[in-house]
Amino acid sequence: MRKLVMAIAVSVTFAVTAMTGANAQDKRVVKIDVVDQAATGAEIESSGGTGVLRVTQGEEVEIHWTSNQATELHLHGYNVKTKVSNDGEAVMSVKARAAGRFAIESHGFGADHHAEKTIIYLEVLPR
Ligand SMILES: [Cu+2]
Repeated sequence: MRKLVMAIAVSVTFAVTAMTGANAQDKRVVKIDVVDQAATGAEIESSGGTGVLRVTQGEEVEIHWTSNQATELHLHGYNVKTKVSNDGEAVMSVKARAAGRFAIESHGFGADHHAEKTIIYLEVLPR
């Protein structure tokens, strides 16, 4: 009985590992927290004051955004818009087909809807 339980536990562990591996290959999840209008996150590199997120062409990227001020984010070039509230996460999905450097702009924070500001660049490195 004990051996059977062990065998089941081991195969479940293998199955879960295999699934996680497949997901990680298909989609890259990046967390970005916008704090007082500045993008922060473990995967953000700095380039002349503005943060950069580097991905590889062909990658499926899912950016999970939070912000302490409500805003609308606009990924130029790819033309993806995502609304972020000041409580909770908003997801921006990008299939990085085109290589290059693309601004992710805020179309205003909170009550100030007019000021546009680049908060981070998405760099898609050619394969
Ligand atoms: Cu824009």
